[in-house]
Amino acid sequence: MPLTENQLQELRNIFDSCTRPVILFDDDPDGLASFLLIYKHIKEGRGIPVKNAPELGPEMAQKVNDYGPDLVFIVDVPIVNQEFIDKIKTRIVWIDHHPVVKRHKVEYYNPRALDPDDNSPTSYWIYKALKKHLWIAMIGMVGDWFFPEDKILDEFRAKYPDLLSPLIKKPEVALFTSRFGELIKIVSFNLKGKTSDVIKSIKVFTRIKDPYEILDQKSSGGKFIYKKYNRLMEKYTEIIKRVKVKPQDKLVLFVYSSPDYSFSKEISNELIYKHPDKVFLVAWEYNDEYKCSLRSTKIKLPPIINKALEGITGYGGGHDHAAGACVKIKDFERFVGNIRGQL
Ligand SMILES: [Mn+2]
Repeated sequence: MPLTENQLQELRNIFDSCTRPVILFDDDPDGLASFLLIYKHIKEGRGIPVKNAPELGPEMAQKVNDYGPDLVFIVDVPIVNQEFIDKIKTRIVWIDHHPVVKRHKVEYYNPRALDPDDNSPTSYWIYKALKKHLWIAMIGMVGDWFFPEDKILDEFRAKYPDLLSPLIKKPEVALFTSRFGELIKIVSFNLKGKTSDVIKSIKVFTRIKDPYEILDQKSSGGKFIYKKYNRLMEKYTEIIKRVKVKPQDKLVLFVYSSPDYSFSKEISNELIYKHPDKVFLVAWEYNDEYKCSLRSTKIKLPPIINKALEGITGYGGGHDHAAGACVKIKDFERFVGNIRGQL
């Protein structure tokens, strides 16, 4: 069973009752969409994208407290340390759909608490509670490779027929072949790079009223968002061209370095869409570490990653078919060997 009607009503009451929230969100389309849905409802507050959740530290807690929020939302963030929670001086509501974690002093909403297999995105649940701004919610859902029930999909298709054709039955097809998929990529690319630039894009997003402002560059805000996307798209295309997929390889390893921008998630998503029979490990070299993005269609990744990390400096986890890991450069070869050995 997913989040119950009661829980959705509770959430709705919480959204209605606060006036000055801080909203911490994962820096991907589902996280941003979740933030925007809440922010556009309350019309006040501060959004803070969280790049590296396991490292939410005392400075971030200070930053949150300094704003003087009446409530702190944490949305679509998989892991938050208890120490961080303990430092926050206000009520905390955490809405997520990653594997369940237990923490004190938070109100925790996660569909997996009731059904371990229900990982419907965070933006889906927030949309179910607020029932506004469907196009924003859909960015989050499809960005997380998820299609909602037909009723919601049909409503979206009726409103934006040119963005998502009725012939498209799967989220991954939407992502890679539709105009709406392009919009999701635009969102995703705007969440990359220096934090100050990301914050600028997020501010602009809060003022965008319809998807065509961005797709057709119909407003100055839309132009701003599109321009950043265009700039990064050039880099992305140049990098993904270098991937070689050989028919005999079960695991395809692709290592790259690009200063300031990681494209691992987008690269691995595109690769698994085009080659569903493979397992992909895309590794971005950054600060003495490899940040890895893994994709598969059948094999469950988290147990394989956990086993591969035994005796290695690093961490990892995520969804069954879309996961991540972070490994020191000196351990990388062993890590890859450990994965290969299990396939
Ligand atoms: Mn998500």
